[in-house]
Amino acid sequence: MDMETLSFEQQGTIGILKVNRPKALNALNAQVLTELEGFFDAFPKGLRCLIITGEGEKAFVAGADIKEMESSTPDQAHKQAQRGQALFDRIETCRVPVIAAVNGFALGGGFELALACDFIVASQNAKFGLPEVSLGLIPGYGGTQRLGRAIGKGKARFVTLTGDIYSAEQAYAWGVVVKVVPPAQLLSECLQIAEKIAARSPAALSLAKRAIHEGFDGNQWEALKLEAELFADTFRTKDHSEGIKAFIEKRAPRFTGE
Ligand code: DAK
Repeated sequence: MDMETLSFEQQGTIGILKVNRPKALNALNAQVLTELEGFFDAFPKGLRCLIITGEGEKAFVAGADIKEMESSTPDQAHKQAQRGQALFDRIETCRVPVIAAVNGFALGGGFELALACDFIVASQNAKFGLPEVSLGLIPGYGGTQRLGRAIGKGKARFVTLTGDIYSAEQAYAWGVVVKVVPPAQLLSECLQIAEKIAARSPAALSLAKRAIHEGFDGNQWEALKLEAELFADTFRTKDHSEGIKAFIEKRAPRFTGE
């Protein structure tokens, strides 16, 4: 697939997808959204973990492209929000774990993109914020919902209503970032985590993601029922037989994802 605003590199079973508009701090314009949709439509075969990051040292993604928003009607804005939400839902529910490697500004739609990933690893120079209210907007790609679920409603209201930009350390203290590393180590750290994940059972990873994600918003009784069903599903997989056999035979498992 030809991509101008994204670059993709596959190292074995790990993929690195970069938003590649460094001159605009990797802002999400219509073309980036289209290419991201195309990427997930034709998701590379054999991938077991995906890292999403931004090109350059300055930005992960500095938000939706402000210059494209100027002429939107309310109707178009509604459709645009639904489109971005659908795309970020696809990232959140991707069967393969997705790591956000935040290497600089993650603002507005950029923070929302990172929040749709399974977890966020940040470089020390990363900056997070939802500055939409400074532009007379509110977050439209899931930020009003995912941030509260990640760090609690009070802190999410603080971040959203101040519209300020916060450091990686602050984001770590709030619990929305799992690890902060020096900029030069960000990719290698994410690759190490990705390799660990890629060695696990792809079938179990996908079921674990569903149990966490689909169960999160339901009541606990319903969520536990779902967990039990998905737990049972692991017993329908070859990965489960292989994992147990490998343990008994004292060897590393050879998971296929079946
Ligand atoms: N969009 C377009 N261009 C951007 C951009 C953005 N979000 N962020 C930066 N750029 C461009 C700058 O315009 C500049 O371009 P040139 O002037 O060189 O052509 C270039 O990137 C470098 O940026 P700066 O010169 O500003 O760099 P600084 O280091 O001085 O400042 C900064 C870095 C990140 C603090 C600053 O660039 C900045 O404040 N950027 C905007 C951050 C922001 O407010 N982002 C948008 C958040 S709101 C919607 C759905 C979703 C959304 C909205 C609507 N619909 C349903 C319609 C979501 C909205 C958001 O994401």
